[in-house]
Amino acid sequence: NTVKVIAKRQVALEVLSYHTSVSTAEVRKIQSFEIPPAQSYQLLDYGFSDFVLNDDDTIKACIRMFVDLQLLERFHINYEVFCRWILTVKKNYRNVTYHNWRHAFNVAQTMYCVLLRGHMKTMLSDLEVLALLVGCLCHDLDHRGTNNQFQIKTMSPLAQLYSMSTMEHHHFDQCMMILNTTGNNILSELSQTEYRQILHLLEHAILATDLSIYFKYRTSFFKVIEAENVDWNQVENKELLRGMMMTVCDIAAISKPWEIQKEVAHLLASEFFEQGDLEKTVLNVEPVDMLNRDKKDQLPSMQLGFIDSICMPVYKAFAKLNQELIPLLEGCQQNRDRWAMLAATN
Ligand code: 5BB
Ligand code: ZN
Repeated sequence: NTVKVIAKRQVALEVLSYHTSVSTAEVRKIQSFEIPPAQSYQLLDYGFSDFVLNDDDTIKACIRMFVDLQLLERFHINYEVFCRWILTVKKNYRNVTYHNWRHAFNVAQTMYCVLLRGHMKTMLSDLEVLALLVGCLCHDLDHRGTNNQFQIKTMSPLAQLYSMSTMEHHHFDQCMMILNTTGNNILSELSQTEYRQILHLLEHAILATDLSIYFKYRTSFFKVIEAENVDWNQVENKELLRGMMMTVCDIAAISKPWEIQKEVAHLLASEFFEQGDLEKTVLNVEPVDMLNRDKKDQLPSMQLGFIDSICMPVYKAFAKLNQELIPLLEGCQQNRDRWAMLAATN
């Protein structure tokens, strides 16, 4: 317990030294923006890319998603508080190569698309929809560009706090920290019951982005998908569904048009190599191939392995749920063909 208290203090100090709060001027500026319709950003397209958007556009697009899902009205979210909250969330992503604000934003856009175009909204309550969208935007908060194993290997304060799903627990803590910061609580008008429920939903959504959690639960999920007359209102089924939706959105870069997939895969590879460099220089260990820039020729075969073992199964399951979710599977299949071609010519 003493160890945990010390670790917690250390994390708090680290985070506070990084954290800066959002100014009134910034909030005012965002508040005054006209919010363009979804189609002007192609928010309802599975092939959406953020590359052409500037940072203000990403904020406007986030507002558009919440407005279109009627979340502001339904949960009496004050517009100023909402603008401040998004700005604070954005600010609490670091300038790392892949796990930055742009990644969180893309994950939220996929969720929006899956909910509306993919009709998943019809299977969920308003509170669940709110939790999923907020969960997407917050799911990698304060990511340092290093994975769970790295936290354990370096015995980072975070690893001393949480031995399992280390980073994901931290992302949830950061999400709560922001909600509990004055002027940022977009959930303050919820009833006590709804507030208690959404905290559980949020924690579940964010922890579900640990791939080891996906592995733990996917067999059960695939069984439910194969079953007939599934009761999606049963708590366990609904929980599986929400968790798997988070996975689908988190890895959705794999389903994007090839030019986007190629670019994003290289960003992720760069972040992995940067961790590998740290392992070489600081820890004096030989990193695994995925993190080792001397093994970068293996990228196509690793993507192929990732697609076959992790992506295709979950996209196939969702394709069975609803035909408006098939484009995700098709996009993934097309990228598989591309990576297979590159792996063969290697
Ligand atoms: C994934 C599971 N991991 C524990 C071991 C490695 N595998 S993998 O062999 O399927 C693999 C996946 C290997 C390389 C990869 O990317 C190379 C750039 C990927 C991969 N993962 N490729 C992607 O396009 C995406 Br999207 C992902 C998901 C990234 C999840 C972030 C990892 C979080 C670290 C805690
Ligand atoms: Zn993520």
